[in-house]
Amino acid sequence: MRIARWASLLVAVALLPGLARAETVVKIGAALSMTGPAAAYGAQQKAGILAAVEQINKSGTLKGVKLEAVVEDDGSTKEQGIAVFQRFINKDKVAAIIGPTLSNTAYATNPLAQAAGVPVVAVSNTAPKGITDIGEWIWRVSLTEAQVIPGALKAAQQKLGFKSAGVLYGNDDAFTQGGYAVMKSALEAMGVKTVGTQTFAKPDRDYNAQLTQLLAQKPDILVVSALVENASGIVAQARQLGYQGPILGGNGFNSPKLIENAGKAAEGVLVGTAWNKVSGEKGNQDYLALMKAKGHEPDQFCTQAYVGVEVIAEAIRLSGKGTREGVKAGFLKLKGLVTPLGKFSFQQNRDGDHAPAVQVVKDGKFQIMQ
Ligand code: 1QQ
Repeated sequence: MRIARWASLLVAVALLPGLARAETVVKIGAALSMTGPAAAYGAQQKAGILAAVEQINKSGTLKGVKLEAVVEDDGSTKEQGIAVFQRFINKDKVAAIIGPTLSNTAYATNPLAQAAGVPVVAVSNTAPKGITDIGEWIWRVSLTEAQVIPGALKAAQQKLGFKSAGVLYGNDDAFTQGGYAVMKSALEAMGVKTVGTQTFAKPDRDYNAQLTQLLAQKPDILVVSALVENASGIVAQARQLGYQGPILGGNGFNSPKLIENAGKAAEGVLVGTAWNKVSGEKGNQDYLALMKAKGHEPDQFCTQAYVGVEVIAEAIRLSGKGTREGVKAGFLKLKGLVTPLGKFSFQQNRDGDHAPAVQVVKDGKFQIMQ
C-alpha cells in the first residue's frame, strides 16, 4: 500500500515537467483553392503551409505555442471563400487567416475578417489595388503585379529588344484585370507600341480568334495576363498558329502546370516571379533542403505560403501573444525576416517588400534569368 502510494507520487513528479510545458494551440486558417480554376496553385500552397507549421513546431522557437493549420477549400469562388472565412472567424476561432488564393475571392472575403478583427495574410493575391486597402487587419506577403511586371518587362526588353506588343487578358477576374492595367502602363512607359489588345474569360478554351487578330499585327512580343489553365491554352495555340516570338506572362504563369499543359510550346515563355529559386541565401537553401527531404518540388506559390506561416510565427514571437491582436501587433514590428523569398518586411501599407526575379522556361523548366 505504502509502496503503491510512493510509486504514484513518483509518477506524478515525473509527469510534472510535461504539465509545465503544456502548450497553447494557435490555429491558422488557410482558405485555399483546392478545386476550380486556381486549384493548381492551391495544392502547392497547402504543401507549403503544412511544411512550415511542422518545421516551426519542431524548431521550438515559439515556446509554449503549438501552431495548427486548418485548411479549407475556397473553391476558387467568392461564395465558398465567404463560407470558409465565416467558419474560421466564428467556429474555429483562428488567430490568423492565410488566403484566399485568388484576389477575386479576397475582395469578397477580406472585409469579413477586417470587421471581425482577424489578421489576414495574402500569400498569392497580386492584384495591385484594393487588397490591403481593405483595412489594418489585411497584410500581404505576395508581391503585386505592379512590383514585378515592370521590372520583368524591362529585363526582357534588354535581352530581346522588342518594340511592339500584342496584349491578351482575362476580363472576368480581378487579378487578370489588375495585371493587364500594370502591363498596359509599363509598356507605355517603356515606349513599346501596343498593336492590339484582346480579351477572354475563365471558361474559354479556344483563343484562336483573338490570337489570329493579334498576330496579324505582327507584334514583337505577346504579353498575357491569365490564370494558368487559360495561360497554357493561349501559349499552345499561339505556337500552333506559327508564332515563334517571345511571350511574357503575369503571376498566373508561375506554375509548373503551365509547362505540364503546354509542353514544348512553353519554351521561351518569360515571367516575373517573387521567388528566386536558385538563390544561394541560407533562408532559401534551408527551405529547399527541407522540401527535398519531403519529396516535394515547390513552386513560387508553395514558397509564398510557407513564408505566410513564417511571418505569423515571427509576429507571435515578437508580440509574445498567439492571439489575433498579438499577430497584428507582431506584424507592426516585423522587419528583415530571413525567408526563402529573401529578407522580408512589410511596407507601411501592409504590402510585402523583397526582391523579385525573372524566369524563363528552358529545357522544360523555369530557369532564373540572370
Ligand atoms: C491573384 C493571383 C493568381 C494568379 C494566383 C493565385 O495572383 O489572384 O491575385
